[in-house]
Amino acid sequence: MFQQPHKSLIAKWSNQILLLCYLIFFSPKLAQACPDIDGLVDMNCDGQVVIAAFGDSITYGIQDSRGLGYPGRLAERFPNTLVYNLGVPSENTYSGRTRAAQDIAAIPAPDYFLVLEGVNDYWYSGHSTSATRTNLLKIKAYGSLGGGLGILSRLTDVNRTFQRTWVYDVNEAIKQDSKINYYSLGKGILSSDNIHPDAEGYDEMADLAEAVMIEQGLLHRPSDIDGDGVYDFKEDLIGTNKYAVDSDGDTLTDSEELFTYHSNPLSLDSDADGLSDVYEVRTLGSNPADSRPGSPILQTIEVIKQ
Ligand SMILES: [Ca+2]
Ligand SMILES: [Ca+2]
Ligand SMILES: [Ca+2]
Ligand SMILES: [Ca+2]
Repeated sequence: MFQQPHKSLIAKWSNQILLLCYLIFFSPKLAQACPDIDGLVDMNCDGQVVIAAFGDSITYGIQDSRGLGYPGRLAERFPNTLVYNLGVPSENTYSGRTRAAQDIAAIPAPDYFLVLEGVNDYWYSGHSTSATRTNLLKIKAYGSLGGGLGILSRLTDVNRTFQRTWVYDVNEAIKQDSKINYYSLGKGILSSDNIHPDAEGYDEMADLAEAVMIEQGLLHRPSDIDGDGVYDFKEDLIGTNKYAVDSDGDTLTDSEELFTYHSNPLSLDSDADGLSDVYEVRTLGSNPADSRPGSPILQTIEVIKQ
C-alpha cells in the first residue's frame, strides 16, 4: 500500500527532471526551427504545412459514410495543417498529368504531395503499366516544385477479378517509386462496391499516410549546418550566414529574428527607429520590426524624453 505512492512520487520527480533537461537542452532550438507543425516538417519553410492529396475517387472519398476520404481524416489529425483533397472521381493518370499542373498552380506550395491514381487506367485504350508509371512520376514531380515532397502510393486492392491483375501489375511497376503501400491493406478495407474503401478502410489509409508522412519528413528534413533552426536553403534565400547562428551579431539568433520577433536578421535596427533590435527586445519589450510608437513601453520612453 505504501510503495505505490512512493513509486509514483519518484516517477513524478523523474518526469520533472526529464522535462527540465528537455527545456534546457532542446526546447529553445526546437521552438525556433523552421518550425514543425503538428509534428510535420515544413519542408519549404514558408510558415505553414500543406498536404495535397491527389488522385481519383478513392482520394475523393466515394463510399465513405463520413464523407471525408482519407485526406479529411488527415485534416482531423493535423488540425494546424492545410489539407487539400484533390481527388477527381473516374480520373485516369493520362488526365491526371494535365490536371496536376493546374491544381498545383492553384494552391499554396504543398510540403507533402500524396499521389494515388492508376486503377482507372485499365479502361484507357492502349494502356500499359509503363505508361501509367511514367504518368505517375510526372504527377509526383509537381509536388517537389515548391520545395515539398512528392509521395507516390501503391494502388489499393480491388475485388473485381478482371481488374485485379492490372492493379497488381501497376503496383509491381511502381514498387521502387512508391512510399505508401495501400495494397498491403488488402481487400478487407473495401466497401460493398468492391473497389472503394468503407469508412474503416479510409481510417486505415489515413493511418498509413500519416505514418509515412512523418517518416519521410524526418528522412528528408532539409539540412541546417549551423543548427540554428533555419534551413540552409532558406538562409541562402534570405542572405543570412548559414554557418553562423547570429548573422548580424546582435545576440539575437537568426531564428529568433525570423520566427519569434520577425525582425531583420541582417540589420541591427530593423525598423530604423534609432533603437536597436536587441534593445527593443531585451530592454523595452517593444516590437523591433515596427517603428510606430504604438507599444506602451515606447510611449513611456517618449514621455521620459520630453
Ligand atoms: Ca510549407
Ligand atoms: Ca541554419
Ligand atoms: Ca541577429
Ligand atoms: Ca528599432
